[in-house]
Amino acid sequence: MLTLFHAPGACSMGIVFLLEELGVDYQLAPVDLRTGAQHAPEFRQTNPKGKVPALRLDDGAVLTEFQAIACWLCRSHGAPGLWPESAMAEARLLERLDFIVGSIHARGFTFLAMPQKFTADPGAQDALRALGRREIETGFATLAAQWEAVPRTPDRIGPDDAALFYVFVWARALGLALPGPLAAHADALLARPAARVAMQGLADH
Ligand SMILES: N[C@@H](CCC(=O)N[C@@H](CS)C(=O)NCC(=O)O)C(=O)O
Repeated sequence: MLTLFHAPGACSMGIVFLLEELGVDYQLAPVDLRTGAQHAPEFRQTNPKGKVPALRLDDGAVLTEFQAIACWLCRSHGAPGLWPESAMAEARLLERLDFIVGSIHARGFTFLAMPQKFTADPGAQDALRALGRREIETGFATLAAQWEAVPRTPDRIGPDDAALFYVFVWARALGLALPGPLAAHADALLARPAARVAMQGLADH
């Protein structure tokens, strides 16, 4: 059975969401980021990067990095047609996914919510928070402007939806407004039964 190393409220909830949507059998291995369990030698043996998500496969191999895990799950466990056939459609999907995880999450939310990871200087922390907020706002505006061009099949959840899911949860928790089409998509994703499972434990964080 697949084992997902996960912390409630972390980006790994996007992978829980996807596992639920795909109907894959899995178990969760909790990693308590608040107590620094990601730095403990036992977890470092699983993921030397000290981050969640990490996914242990049936043969013992461990996949890391949100995009890699989400794409592997959709390609190996998704219904026919979930993964794009054409090279261009695949490239566009990867382009969106990397923008959500690599820019909106990694620069936007990390700077906004955790400036203390980068500097102890309170003034510099404020500047990082402001930078993070701008990255999120411009990132969401960019996604909204391209929204019409994105092929969508209602009820078919792909890797980009899994990434959108967790940044939407974070945006709503921080009271950040989402532009029109994204707000509607957030409502739809958050209403799905998989969202309830993925958000378990969130209230404690
Ligand atoms: N590039 C990684 C980033 C994952 C990441 O930032 N995970 C955070 C939780 S959202 C984490 O594990 N942080 C623990 C730490 O940095 O100590 C990915 O895409 O999977």
